[in-house]
Amino acid sequence: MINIIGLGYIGLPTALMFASHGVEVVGTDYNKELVATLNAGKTTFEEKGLDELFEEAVKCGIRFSSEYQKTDMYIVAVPTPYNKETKRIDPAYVIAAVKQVMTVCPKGATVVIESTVSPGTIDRYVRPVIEKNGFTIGEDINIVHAPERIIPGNMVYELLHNSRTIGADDKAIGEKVKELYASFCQGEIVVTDIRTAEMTKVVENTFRDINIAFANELVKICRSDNMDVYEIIRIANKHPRVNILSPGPGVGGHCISVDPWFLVGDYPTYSNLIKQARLINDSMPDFVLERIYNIMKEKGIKEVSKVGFYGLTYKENVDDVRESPTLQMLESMEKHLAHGVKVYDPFIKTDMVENQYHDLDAFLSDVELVVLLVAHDEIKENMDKLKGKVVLDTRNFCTLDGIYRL
Ligand code: SAJ
Repeated sequence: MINIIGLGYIGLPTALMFASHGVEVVGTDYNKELVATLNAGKTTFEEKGLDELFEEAVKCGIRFSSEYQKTDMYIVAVPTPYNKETKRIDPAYVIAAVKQVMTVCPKGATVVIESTVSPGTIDRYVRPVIEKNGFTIGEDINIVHAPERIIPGNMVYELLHNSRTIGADDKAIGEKVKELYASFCQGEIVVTDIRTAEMTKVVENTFRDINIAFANELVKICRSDNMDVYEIIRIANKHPRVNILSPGPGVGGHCISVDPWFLVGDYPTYSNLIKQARLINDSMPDFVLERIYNIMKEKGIKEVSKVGFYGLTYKENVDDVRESPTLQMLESMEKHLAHGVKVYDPFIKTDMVENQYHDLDAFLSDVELVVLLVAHDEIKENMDKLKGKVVLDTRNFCTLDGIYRL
């Protein structure tokens, strides 16, 4: 039996996947309300294919509890927040979960950390917790790092098909954990050591951050000299070895905008490019605000209350707002005492910000300038409703004529 600790964006789908492939699973979360919701037969966030997977897992006997279980295999998938000031990881949840595991696990158990951690975290924080509890690593307890790679919006597919990394001190334990993941994972599973697995995960997200930053820098260069960045990227990408990503209002989510800071924090001397990329991506919300200001001037729109932000989540078709560019823009506006902008997102059903709408038509009828910040399918399917509005499309998906782009 596997006890999966933490039933959030990663832990829940992973638990469901194991269970629906015949592995006995108990999912544990300290949030009793969340456990009650799952036990009542409901999932806790929106994700393509998640409800179907949940049903299957329930049929196969998955259980949810707020108690840690006595078993020989644990997978820890708790959040690893980062400290916004120091840019360092806060391993408190991982430490707390491992401590709890130590109170129930038998000798010989394996503890797999799935949570993303900065390179060195397992050595610095996890091993000491295990040793302090009187266990000898490698003899009494095995420790493994198996970072996930799935992308919100396509998690279920990617869980099945992505390649994975397993980091272990002992090759045989790595192989055992690999076999477990192979119960559902059809991608290649590479076994390596723990430091390499930690570093690889952070490197992957840093690679993407740097590439997005390049696209964002290009948009600024082209805007400053009146060139069409999208046409330039489209043509450049026809080169067989060029693949420029898409500029946008900034990089949100809990991974790409966070992980590169771990490298900057730990290796300040060597991480100039990584840091610069972070700063470029973090400057995009203000770049969009400046664009809005110029468009308002050009169009004679005087009131901020005539401006509407479409999209609050960090990207399309997910309900996750962590580090979202829209929230960063709202925060920045607040600092400048610019109040009154209207906001709407079909995925955010609760009231999260001021002047938030829950109906697309009502939102559109109250604004003159619509800033498209997230390319949700909803707006793609209702493009006609934007006719007659001034539109700033920050994601280059709107097909109407005469609109503004970044
Ligand atoms: N974005 C752009 N331009 C692009 C691509 C993305 O501006 O061309 C923006 C998005 O709008 C979003 C942010 O970047 O705000 C990040 O979105 P994303 O879809 O690229 O990635 P995440 O954060 O949802 O998921 C990433 C993935 N990592 C990589 O692609 C290297 C995923 O595979 C990881 O599992 C996940 O981080 C994680 O948990 O680490």
